[in-house]
Amino acid sequence: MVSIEDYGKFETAWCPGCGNFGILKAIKQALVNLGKEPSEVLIASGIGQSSKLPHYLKCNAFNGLHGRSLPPATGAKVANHELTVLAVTGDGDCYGEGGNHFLHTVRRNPDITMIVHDNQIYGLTKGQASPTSEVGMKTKVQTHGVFNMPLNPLSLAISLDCSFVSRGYAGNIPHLTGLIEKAIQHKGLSLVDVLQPCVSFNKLNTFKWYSERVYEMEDTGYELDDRVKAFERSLEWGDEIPLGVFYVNEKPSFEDHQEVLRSGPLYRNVPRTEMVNELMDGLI
Ligand SMILES: Cc1ncc(C[n+]2csc(CCOP(=O)(O)OP(=O)(O)O)c2C)c(N)n1
Ligand code: SF4
Ligand SMILES: [Mg+2]
Repeated sequence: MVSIEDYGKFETAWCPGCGNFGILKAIKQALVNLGKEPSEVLIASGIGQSSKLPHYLKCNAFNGLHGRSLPPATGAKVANHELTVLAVTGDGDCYGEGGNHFLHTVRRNPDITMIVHDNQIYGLTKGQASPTSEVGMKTKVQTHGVFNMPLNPLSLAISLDCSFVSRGYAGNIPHLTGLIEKAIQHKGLSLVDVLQPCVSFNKLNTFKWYSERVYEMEDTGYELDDRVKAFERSLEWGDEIPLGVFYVNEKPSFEDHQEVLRSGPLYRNVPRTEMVNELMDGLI
């Protein structure tokens, strides 16, 4: 039986007290609770403090370019759809530099779980505003305060009909673990946006700030496939910030549309070199 120890223990480059530790713990626990062996899991990431996460647990990993966690995750899923594929990314990585990939991956709906470390700041590059930073937040670059409107990841995902949309908090590990489990079990693209305090550079959205505001949605009060109601709920942000699953729409995944995958994962196909050679000869 798989255990937490199977996922290893590594020294990290994260600041003591960073919210990333809670997310790492929740991911490992969720994988163990689902009985996933490290060899059955692949984590793709981009660039950022968040994107270092695959360095800190033992499983298959791909650390790509900034904003590019989703393209290799999608490629890996198509090459071997038996793998459990996670894309671990940051608010800058996913909603800024990788924003275009986010939009189009939602449209494709591959069976991938996206875990976004949303610390509302660019942590790795030492504290510039990110797409989710609050208006008025002062940084070393935004010295007069942020004036761009923050992007609401949940509303955006719901408006695009993302098949699973949720929010967790790095300060509530049991709840986050449960969310990640549900997200992995969901077939199709699952978004878990995780509120993650950056103790070094975000002095506004601290553990105290989040803890005073977040609450677990016991019952959303609407059917989870009600897109309009889910969108309305996703707008709730301020003195009260809801955590949990906001929206679920079961629909065929990207892999379901690929007929070639019905006979098994691509990587098991024996290459038919004579066919390729014939095609190449025809080009000469
Ligand atoms: C194309 C490109 N642009 C900018 C950078 C510099 N850069 C590296 S990480 C980063 C921000 C990371 O922020 P986020 O994704 O929120 O991750 P965090 O460090 O906060 O976890 C930036 C701007 C880069 N590496 N590549
Ligand atoms: S800079 Fe912020 S996000 Fe990065 S490790 Fe330190 S506390 Fe965490
Ligand atoms: Mg960030």
